[in-house]
Amino acid sequence: MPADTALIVIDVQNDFCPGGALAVAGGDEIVPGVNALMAEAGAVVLTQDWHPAAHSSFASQHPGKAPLETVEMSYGTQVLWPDHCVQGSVGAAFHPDLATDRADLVVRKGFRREVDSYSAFFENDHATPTGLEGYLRTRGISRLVMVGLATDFCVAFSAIDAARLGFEVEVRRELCRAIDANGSLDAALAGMREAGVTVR
Ligand code: VGL
Ligand code: ZN
Repeated sequence: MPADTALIVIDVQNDFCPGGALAVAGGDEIVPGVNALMAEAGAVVLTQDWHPAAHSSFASQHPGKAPLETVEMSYGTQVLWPDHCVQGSVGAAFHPDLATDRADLVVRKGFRREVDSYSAFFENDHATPTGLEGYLRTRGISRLVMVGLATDFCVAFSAIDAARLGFEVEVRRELCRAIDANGSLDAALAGMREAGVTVR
């Protein structure tokens, strides 16, 4: 990986691994490969889903609604989730074997109660920036390799936003795992390819 390439590791957190609140099948299996890839990257950025306890993406905040149902928010349709990645909880912590010491930057997202944030670049209103774009550009990074959880939500939203911002983006599927609810994986793969993301 050249020096102008950053490895972006999306949400490798306990709640997205087996036994977690929003477990992604095989989520923990990617950790050794992600750690190995960190050694090759010019920069390493981790994202961390980081919600307040009463976050509006939690089904528990919407009486009569169950996880994977949707609600209309001011910014569009929002999928509802089990309570997960609550700030400071064990579930929000990174997988214990992830080589977090190697990270240059940790980007937390989803910390505003009223708006979810799948992407590492923008909240789900597609307008509020996380600041990651400026960080990468000021470090001279133009190429991104993305891995992590979940392929069809936070990885895909991050990859598509990055491609639209003009970064050259590659997603390594073998180092990602998907939620795959209601056709979300196929839709995400098509959306990434349409946006010019290299999926391999
Ligand atoms: C994610 C659903 C809710 C993810 C985060 O990391 O893909 N998915 N919050
Ligand atoms: Zn979340």
